[in-house]
Amino acid sequence: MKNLVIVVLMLVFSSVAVGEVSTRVCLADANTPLELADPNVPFVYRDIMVGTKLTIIVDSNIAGSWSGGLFIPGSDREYGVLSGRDFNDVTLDWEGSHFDAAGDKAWVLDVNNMIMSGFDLHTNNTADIGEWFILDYKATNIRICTVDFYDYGFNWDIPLNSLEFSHVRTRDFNQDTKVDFTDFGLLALYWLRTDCNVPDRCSVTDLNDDGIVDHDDLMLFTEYWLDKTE
Ligand SMILES: [Ca+2]
Ligand SMILES: [Ca+2]
Repeated sequence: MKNLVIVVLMLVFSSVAVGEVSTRVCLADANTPLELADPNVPFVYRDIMVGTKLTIIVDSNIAGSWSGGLFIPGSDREYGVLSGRDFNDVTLDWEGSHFDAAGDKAWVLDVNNMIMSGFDLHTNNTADIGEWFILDYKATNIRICTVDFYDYGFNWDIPLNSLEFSHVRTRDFNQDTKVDFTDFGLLALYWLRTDCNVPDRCSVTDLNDDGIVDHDDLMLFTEYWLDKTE
């Protein structure tokens, strides 16, 4: 009897471990992975500039019906936005946000309430192993923004994991989506100016907010040299 209990427990725990629907965070191209801040700490990603667009892909190594969601909780909604693709106003399905592998009756439903904003994600029994869903994310303000990933088969109320995005000031001063010589030219234009006060902060080239455009701002600027926000 004791052996039977152990076997049952092993089956239960192994099925929990095997049931893997997971998230993958990429740049806007939906292909290049966003690096972790520390390779040993999962779900905490490297700093990104305000204005940066990311993609969050949900993929699975199991087939069949599954339900879950991606949500930004509470006041984190002031710092980041999740969006779906190709809304169908008849079916209310964000039909561009699910892939064929999610099954022929997959659907993505936006949910906004007092405590969180995001999307419910559903597959059906024709779902196959592979990429199931894609949502877009945009960093809108400086601070950390959390995106909670729920697997409703695991728990309705507690996220399976929380993706953490840290947003820093943009270095794309002219807002053309890339950090390059044009932005460097703006920084050079304000070089050694000491009157860079809010709100303009010398076209936001005063990156550390000390009122002066100098070497410290140049160092911060070069950290994102040739980065793209989308
Ligand atoms: Ca630029
Ligand atoms: Ca400065």
